Amino acid sequence: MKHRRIILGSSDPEIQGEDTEHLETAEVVERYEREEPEDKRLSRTEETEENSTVPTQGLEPTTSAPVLDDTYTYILSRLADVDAAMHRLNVAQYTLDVKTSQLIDRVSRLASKVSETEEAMDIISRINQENRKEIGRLEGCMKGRQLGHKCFLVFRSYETFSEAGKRCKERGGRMAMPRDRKEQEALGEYTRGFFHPGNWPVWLGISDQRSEGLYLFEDGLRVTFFFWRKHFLSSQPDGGKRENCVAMSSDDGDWWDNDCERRMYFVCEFDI
Ligand SMILES: [Ca+2]
Repeated sequence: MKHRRIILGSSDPEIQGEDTEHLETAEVVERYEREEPEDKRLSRTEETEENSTVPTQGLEPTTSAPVLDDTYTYILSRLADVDAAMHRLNVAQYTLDVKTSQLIDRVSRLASKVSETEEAMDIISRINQENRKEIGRLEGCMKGRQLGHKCFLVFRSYETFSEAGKRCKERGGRMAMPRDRKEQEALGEYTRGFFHPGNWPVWLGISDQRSEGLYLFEDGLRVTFFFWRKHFLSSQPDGGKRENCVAMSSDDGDWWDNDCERRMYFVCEFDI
């Protein structure tokens, strides 16, 4: 094999075509040494290629290092930005928490003040109502007519039956309720003198609104003493279900049934 390779592998024109059998052994050896085996040359070539690739590979870190540095720098920069943004968010959240807490405190204090104000207004309202009632009682007994433990007072404003009841209650009283002849006579005498020489009907606290023909005082007690007008031309009551509230003539004290929505003067009574 060696012998044949020498011939084929030689580039010497003198050797090509020569009969190798005539070559001296030393010369063959020399040529053999001069001519390298193909596999060895290939091996060397590979080594050479490997060696030649080493520098090439060795250059890559030197060319990619800046890119990596830039990437790391960029990532670090972004992380720093994110960290800064989170810090700002935390600060904003803390500020919001503080302001929310302050707002809740203010609302709480405001609600407390509103509650105190409402309580004060309730107290003032109650005092005002008590004062009006006290004024009504004093006024009723000073300006009106006292009889026993009650005082009658005429009010010269036109009201329906129900509105008249409200006006009396606002002043701490109730609509006049003559419960017996003695109270009826005292009330008649008072209104006659009050309106003299005129004659005006005034509401009393009596009606049969709940049940026709069943007359009750404003406080719900049943009427047992009546002072209906008795006259051959106009006996009362004569209104049936159309007239359920009782008014009194100021001159003679007679009772008349009337439409409850009619507006007329009224008489209140107050306890002493
Ligand atoms: Ca009636």
